[in-house]
Amino acid sequence: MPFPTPTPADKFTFGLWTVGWQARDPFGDATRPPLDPVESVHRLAELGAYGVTFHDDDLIPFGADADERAKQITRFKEALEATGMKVPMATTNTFTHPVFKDGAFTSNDRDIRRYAIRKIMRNLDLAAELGAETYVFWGGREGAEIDAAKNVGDALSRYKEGLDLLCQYVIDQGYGLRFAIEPKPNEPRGDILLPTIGHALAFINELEHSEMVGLNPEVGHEQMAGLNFVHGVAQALWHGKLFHIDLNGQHGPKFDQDLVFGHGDLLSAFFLVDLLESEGYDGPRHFDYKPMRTEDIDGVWASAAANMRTYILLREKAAAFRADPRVQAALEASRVDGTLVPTLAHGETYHDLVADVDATFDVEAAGARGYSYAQLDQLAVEHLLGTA
Ligand code: GLT
Ligand code: MN
Ligand code: MN
Repeated sequence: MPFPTPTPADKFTFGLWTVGWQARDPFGDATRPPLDPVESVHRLAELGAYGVTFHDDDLIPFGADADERAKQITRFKEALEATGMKVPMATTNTFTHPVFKDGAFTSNDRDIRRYAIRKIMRNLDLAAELGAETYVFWGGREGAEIDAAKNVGDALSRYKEGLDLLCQYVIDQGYGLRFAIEPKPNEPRGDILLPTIGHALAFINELEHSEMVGLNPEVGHEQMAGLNFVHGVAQALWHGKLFHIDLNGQHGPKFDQDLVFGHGDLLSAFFLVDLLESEGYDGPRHFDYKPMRTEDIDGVWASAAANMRTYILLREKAAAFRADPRVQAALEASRVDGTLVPTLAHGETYHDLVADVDATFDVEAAGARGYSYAQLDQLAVEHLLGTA
């Protein structure tokens, strides 16, 4: 099969912190030299990406003075200008500096919470200036290791207070930004607040401006909690809350692997692409992966390209799967469209439902029906293997 090259129309984006990760881990030093964000913009553009995303500190070193800040922003803007790369999303680093060791929005220390919000506001200004549409909140340090350390109810009130305040700031400034919360169950904290898509959706309902707050779910994070990512994303879409997405790969519940998209659970990645494409998700396909610690710099760019290749290949496979008459017949045999039909007919009430049950329903015959789901899944596997 001739390989299609990624183009900006595919809307592939990468965090500066992904290709720029120097591969420091809790047990070992960096294995790669620092990468200049300007070089990342150029290299990713050459590979066919649409844009880049960043934390404030990815671009402007923490503690930089005004001159240094201005210089880095100018260089970055020049690289964007030269390549046509966009910045559809930005976020804040509220996790690296020791000041955030007990959290940002939910630190037990009020002065730290106030500092964190100022840091976020400053980068919201830059995000808006660069034309970002989404601002991500990953609360990696919002949490605890022991249950006595945090009053979770009060901490959630402080989380809400912070987000309400920042929504108001964005509204008052007239910025075209929406917020996206990124859930994660643990790591770096022992337990992180808003650990899953479901927790975050429920929390968003309690916010003052819940309409401008949605989700940025990440493949590996839901899998770390043993959850089905495709189902989580489908529910986020159902609520109208899939504002952004972090794509990567993960081998089930263990530490956050951030592998290349599809390198982990390929069948799940296939059904994820199928879902995003068939539901018409039109946001960025954002890769939040980490080139493995064993890669050199050539491996960094090869793995960046691999994310996009996998996505395009899965998109083609998903389209072929849906178009295959055998798949359509299998879907029919499994009666998958059955949930499209409302359980009560138009005008019916529960009285009608009660009245018809004994007359028309053969419970034994209904209990004996098969759903042929294995056949359906086998067709997906065969499409993936290229044998369908
Ligand atoms: C961090 C984390 C990611 C988040 C990023 C946004 S930073 O690397 O592991 O999942 O998306 O803050
Ligand atoms: Mn991750
Ligand atoms: Mn992420």
